[in-house]
Amino acid sequence: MDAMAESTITGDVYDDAYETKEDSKHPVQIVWRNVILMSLLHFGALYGLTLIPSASVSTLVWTGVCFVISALGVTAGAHRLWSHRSYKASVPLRIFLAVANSMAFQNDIYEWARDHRVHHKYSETNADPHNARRGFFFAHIGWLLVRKHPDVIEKGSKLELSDLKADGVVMFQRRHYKLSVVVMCFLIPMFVPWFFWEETLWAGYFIPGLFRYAVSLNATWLVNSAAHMWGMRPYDHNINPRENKCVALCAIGEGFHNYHHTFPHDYAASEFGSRLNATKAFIDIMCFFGLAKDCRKVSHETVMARVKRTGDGSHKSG
Ligand code: ST9
Ligand code: ZN
Ligand code: ZN
Repeated sequence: MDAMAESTITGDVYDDAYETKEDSKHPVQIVWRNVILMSLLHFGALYGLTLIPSASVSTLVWTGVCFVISALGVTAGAHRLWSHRSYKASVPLRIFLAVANSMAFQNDIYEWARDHRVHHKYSETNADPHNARRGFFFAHIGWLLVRKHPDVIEKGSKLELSDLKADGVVMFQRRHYKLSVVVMCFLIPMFVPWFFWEETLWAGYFIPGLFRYAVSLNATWLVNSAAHMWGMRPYDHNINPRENKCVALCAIGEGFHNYHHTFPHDYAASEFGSRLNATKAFIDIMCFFGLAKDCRKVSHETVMARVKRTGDGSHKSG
């Protein structure tokens, strides 16, 4: 399938015809409710960090499990499946990913994928929700603390989202989002340690609950901030997104961002195998069990041709 045909499915192919106009600047409107909630979350997470030495090993393992489940709900779910349609998933897998996605509490899948498609199509312009040209802080968390630039909504409203609207799992999650977040992001992480190994509810709330949630948010946001600023650009030096191994490690495989913005439909979101890319390994395992199929992979020849044409010379073949 060529890029144009793919863009009609997901509308996420970069549109270099659109550029930010100087006169399209708009006054920044701070959303104080979000500033307060995000501050409380981060103070709660720091407090959770201080409780770690007194928590049981089982609670710490459970915190790691909750992190991985919520991360997969974003990487294998909202990102590679629903934003980019880079593979196909069976109904049981889609249900698992939607539940995992609610544990991540990063907006419902529909909203996440809509914002992400507009991020790819109008990357680093006013129509990009987390436009990295507005600095590290804005790309990392600031964009969630202010009203969106009108161009995000204007350009986003023209995107093709019919595949998301037609996905019963996505729309069900959207309808029941608040309840699913309360249960998956807070109650289950908190009650499991209390019920199964008599951890205190207090520790359950602050460690696998708030601390894990804040860590997974920051790991995700690093893709928008650090991986749009620091690293090499072996595939396309004309765009800002970079290859950043530290981010790949934190975000279970989502740090190969120069490759990803160059080839957004590749299910591995990287040229390489499963090294630093647990999400690719997860999708491969799902394919092995027949729960996923039709993974899209860019051919080696296409990658090398692109490296030669637009790379910055840092590719290992160079
Ligand atoms: C969070 C999301 O953290 C993180 C996403 C990161 C993306 C990363 C990408 C990297 C990829 C790799 C993945 C790595 C994963 C690694 C995992 C490792 C662990 N198009 O939004 P509103 C319209 S969320 C079209 O309220 P405001 C629409 O009609 C954290 N239309 O705008 C909408 O209504 P509705 C938790 C659009 O008022 C209406 O406008 N969540 C679009 O400006 C109003 O929309 C929070 O903190 C569009 N793109 O408010 C909540 N956008 O939605 C934060 C909007 O009903 N959000 N419309 O259809 C908010 O409070 C608000 O959105 C706001 C803006 C204050 C930021
Ligand atoms: Zn990006
Ligand atoms: Zn993407």
